[in-house]
Amino acid sequence: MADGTLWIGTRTFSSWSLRGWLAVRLAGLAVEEVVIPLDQPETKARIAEVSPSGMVPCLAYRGALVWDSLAIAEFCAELAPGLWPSELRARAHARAIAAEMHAGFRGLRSAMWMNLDARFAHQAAGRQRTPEALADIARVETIWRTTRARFADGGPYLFGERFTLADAFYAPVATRFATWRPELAEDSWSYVRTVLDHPLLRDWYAAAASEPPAWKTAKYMTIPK
Ligand SMILES: N[C@@H](CCC(=O)N[C@@H](CS)C(=O)NCC(=O)O)C(=O)O
Repeated sequence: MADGTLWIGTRTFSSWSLRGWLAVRLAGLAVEEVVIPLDQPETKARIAEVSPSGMVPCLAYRGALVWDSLAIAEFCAELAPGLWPSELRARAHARAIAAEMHAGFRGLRSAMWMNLDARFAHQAAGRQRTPEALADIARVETIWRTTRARFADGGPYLFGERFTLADAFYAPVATRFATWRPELAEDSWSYVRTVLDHPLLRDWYAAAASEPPAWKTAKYMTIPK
């Protein structure tokens, strides 16, 4: 029996939902997953019924109501302490890069939105390489490279052998890079491949692939002229 509910947006498009869902799944919480399709006439009303912020993801678990992906991640880490790196300095660094992602990267997010169902044609995708998006991409690459050099100890993820909440916060960026194919250094592509190959990412992609065509709205499926 489920101990709660996790409300998420359309899996194909909802990057914040992916972060919250990864945290919940890494913590092993038994929750019912309810998808509220984004960009539909009833979307805002349906989210408002469950989430005080009017946004997903939102988690109800054993009497606690937690909205916002970062709050969900911290809640899950309290229930399952191994979700952040165990060493103090590594954990501080992991929290800092997750918070940086949560608070910023607007240039990347608005120009190269998450769409698991598209590989945008090179020319059209190129128009979205705005200076702001390119600056954000450079910062992401620096974060990945410096974090892994300091903490990964040869392991495949940001902090080594284990996929942590820091990887969860950057997982939607890995999907964006697969969709938009910006110029990246080989070590960045290697990390993208590693993240997308994680069993939870494979599960999320598989569930996204079975979403109804009516949820794939023009707002997310087409690049503005
Ligand atoms: N800061 C929030 C952002 C959540 C957010 O922007 N969610 C989007 C979906 S990805 C949403 O609920 N949008 C409402 C709508 O589309 O009506 C978080 O970290 O959870």
